[in-house]
Amino acid sequence: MSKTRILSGIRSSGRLHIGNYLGAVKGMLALQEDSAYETYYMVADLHALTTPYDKEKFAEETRSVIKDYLAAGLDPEKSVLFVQSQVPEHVELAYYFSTVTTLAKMTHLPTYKEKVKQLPDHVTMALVNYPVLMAADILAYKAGLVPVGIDQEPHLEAAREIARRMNADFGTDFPEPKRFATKGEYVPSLSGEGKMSKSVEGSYILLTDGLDEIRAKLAKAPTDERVSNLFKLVELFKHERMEYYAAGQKRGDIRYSELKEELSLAIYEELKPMQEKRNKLTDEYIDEVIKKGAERARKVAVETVREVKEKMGILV
Ligand code: AQP
Repeated sequence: MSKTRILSGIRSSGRLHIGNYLGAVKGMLALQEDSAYETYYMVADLHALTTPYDKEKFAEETRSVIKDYLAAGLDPEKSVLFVQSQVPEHVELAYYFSTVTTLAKMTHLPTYKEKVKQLPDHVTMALVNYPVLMAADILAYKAGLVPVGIDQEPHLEAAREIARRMNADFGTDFPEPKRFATKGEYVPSLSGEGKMSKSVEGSYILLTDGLDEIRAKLAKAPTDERVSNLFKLVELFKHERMEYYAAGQKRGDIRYSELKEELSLAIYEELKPMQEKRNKLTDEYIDEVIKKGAERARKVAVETVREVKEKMGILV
């Protein structure tokens, strides 16, 4: 039996935070280690172009995500690690998919509406097209499972609809991709409002943060009982202490300074080995990984595009 393919990616819009790690990278790691799967993990640089970016730093941001992947344990011998823009078939496939996708559908997605609110001056065609390109990212590899956070669920639903439409209209054999969920599928912002997010200052802890930075960030996190952000982090990083702190909160004598210090140490303990590994990675090695990854990914994507063109009646 052939292996189920996996696809996931993270935008190169800044360094990765513990939300990206727990919601996406941990799932990517788990599937990489399971021989039932063939794993494809990309840096979504084209998706990063949908929000304002700095062209002087952009190439470096892309390398930086690959570094974070490698530091976290993704292995180019086990997974195909590549950069989205280096497999142009994703864009070509997205165009074909856009012919079976309505504008109404795309502009009703909650993720789209949120970005319109956040960045009203950047409502571009690329932004509207984001879920269509994401469907192409996944379906170029006919991936059945996608390890991403819960915020990506509406995009996966859009990908499933596109797969169904293509199969019904043209007889393709796309699977309907499902989300692979992790325990950390939703990591709240440190501020307690919404999710931890790269683009919201004060909301995140980066994978590259040192112990003092983590302490300083947690020091600012609100301890209001209605905000469950700190408890969520304890659950994810210091599970064995949940009961202790929950009891303290109930009695009203919980010491948040103790909780924050324990949490800082636990988070840092998990990040430290990654940081040590990251510091040893050279740019030459990163570029080699990226080059090989693009070659391997393209082999599959070219084949899917050829199939789709044939089925759609396009001259090949
Ligand atoms: N807070 C989160 N909790 C769990 N998972 C999360 N992810 C993001 N935030 C959380 C998951 O990480 C991957 C990031 O993909 P992305 O960079 O393409 O998505 P994003 O929405 O751009 O994430 P960021 O890091 O928060 O950046 P901005 O601020 O630019 O929006 C996805 O699998 C996502 O589910």
